[in-house]
Amino acid sequence: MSAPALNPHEPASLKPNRVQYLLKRLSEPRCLLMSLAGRFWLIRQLALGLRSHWRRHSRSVAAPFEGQSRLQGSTDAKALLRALRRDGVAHGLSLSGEDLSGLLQFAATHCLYGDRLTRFRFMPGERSAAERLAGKPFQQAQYGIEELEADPHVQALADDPLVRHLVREYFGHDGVLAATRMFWSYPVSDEHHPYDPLLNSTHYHYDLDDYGCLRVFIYLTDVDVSAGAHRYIRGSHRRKPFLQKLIASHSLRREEELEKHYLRSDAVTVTAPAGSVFIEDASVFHEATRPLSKERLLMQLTFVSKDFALHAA
Ligand SMILES: O=C(O)CCC(=O)C(=O)O
Ligand SMILES: [Fe+2]
Repeated sequence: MSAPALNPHEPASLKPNRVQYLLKRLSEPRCLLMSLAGRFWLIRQLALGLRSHWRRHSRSVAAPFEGQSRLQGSTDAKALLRALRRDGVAHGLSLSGEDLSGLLQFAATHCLYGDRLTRFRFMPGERSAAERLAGKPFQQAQYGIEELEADPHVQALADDPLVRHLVREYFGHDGVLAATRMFWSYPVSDEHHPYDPLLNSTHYHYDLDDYGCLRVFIYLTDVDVSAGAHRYIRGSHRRKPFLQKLIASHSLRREEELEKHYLRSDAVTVTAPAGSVFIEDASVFHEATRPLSKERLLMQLTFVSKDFALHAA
């Protein structure tokens, strides 16, 4: 294990910044079109339908799930798809004990990047030293993408037949795995450093990675309301106030603006034990809540219908 060190020669951040995203969207006409038209549920359905047609898949005939999944819990594919289509999120899956300990083993033995900046690299257990070097507390730390993608448990989950089946049925054709992330979110005080809600996505937004985008969320620690639980607004993938579609999907919205349009009971906070898995259509309004006292370790697999290399989180 190496001591925490600043690496001035590595690329600056694991995540492109907002300007880079914007330039990317503007520079490719099809991507720009998707970024505008993808705000509308009906257009997303039409675009996915057309892509299925071109790829000669049929969206109307749902294929039964016949494979052997390594996921446990509520593995009824039809019920999961119904929930995804109706609510925008499907719950009830979980990891096997072996996968959970395999992923935790990965987390304990690989280096992290504080606030996703490659110059703030540190090994697990050395966060305080890395923060001293950085001169600030980290709001989050993410594992290296290449190392994560090479892990056999991660690969097996990304290729899991049930996951792939759900993606295929939801999009109407095989999607592609566009991104894999594993990261800690830490409780931090903003006494000396202002908290950046954009960095941890602790503000309601939706993501326009493509007309079809599903994220598989895997909690690797127990998550309660003090541990940065994920939150979403049930059904908001289908129905958004018109004004909300016009402003940028990642704008810093005030919660009260959304409360005018959705029932309070449709705001769902996902508290669940380590190993819990849920799948989300990234076009629902969602956010991470700010961790108040406990840290959260999350892994995420992002599937898209077409990869524009826009993995907005
Ligand atoms: O960390 C979370 O719970 C939410 C992250 C997020 O907004 C996303 O992955 O799209
Ligand atoms: Fe997001």
